[in-house]
Amino acid sequence: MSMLSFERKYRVRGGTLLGGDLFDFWVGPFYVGFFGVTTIFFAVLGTALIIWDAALGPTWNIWQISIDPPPLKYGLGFAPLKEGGIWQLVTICALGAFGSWALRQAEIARKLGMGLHIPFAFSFAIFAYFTLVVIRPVMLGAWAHGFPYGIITHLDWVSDTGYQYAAFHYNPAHMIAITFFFTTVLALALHGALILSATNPAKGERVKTPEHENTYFRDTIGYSIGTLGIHRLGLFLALNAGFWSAITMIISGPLWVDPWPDWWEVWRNLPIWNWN
Ligand code: UQ1
Repeated sequence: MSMLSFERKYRVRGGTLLGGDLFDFWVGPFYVGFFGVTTIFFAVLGTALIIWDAALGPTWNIWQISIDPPPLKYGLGFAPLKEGGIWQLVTICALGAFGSWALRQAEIARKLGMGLHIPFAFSFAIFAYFTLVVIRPVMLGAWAHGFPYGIITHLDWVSDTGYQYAAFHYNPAHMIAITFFFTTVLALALHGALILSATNPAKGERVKTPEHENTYFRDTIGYSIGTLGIHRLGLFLALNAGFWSAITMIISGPLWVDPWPDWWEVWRNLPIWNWN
């Protein structure tokens, strides 16, 4: 087994949340842990269920395979396996695997005495998925409102769900989410470009320091957020992109059923526009 010199120093016992010392060991480069085992369990079972559903037909065309949620008539109950029950089990496995992965991240961070920023960040991604397949379907009263697990079919679901509200870009939470997505891209492009510009000097030149990075932005816009600050900003922007995406979907249906452009009538009908 290969063991890098620094690995011996950091492969310490403890920090586990569950199982004590039971799975507190490594296999090759991988930490196992109780939640490593549960991640593998849910991922393998979920994948097997997807392959089983695909085998039931009607196609092996990778683009067209679809694991569909139950029809409306089953409401929030358990559906027969071949009528959406497999989708329900796959959803449980997915949430089991994602949750296990987040707890595995937490155990490894604790083991190393690090902050819990990584599992905290990943929990926003889990929350966005949980919103689509649990929170929104429960608020609407049927698992049928979850999205299908297929390459083409999930795209069709996004398109159909958007057009149900006529023009989804008028959804105010959608506007906020998109703004965060774009700003995240701007921040990472600036940061990546800045770091590479400072650390890839021409032949014979010295690598530049954070002083240069700060000065670049002070010269350009009169302000530098700093080397730690840019990472705080990046995390804030990225998490808000995921968070407002979830809010976008929770309000579409459970709280607003009309075309999204109509929501702005509240603004147009304010008495200040015609008070004569
Ligand atoms: C920045 O100010 C900074 O601090 C030196 C970085 O750290 C390396 C950056 O990556 C970026 C992109 C900035 C500029 C960002 C703002 C919001 C002024």
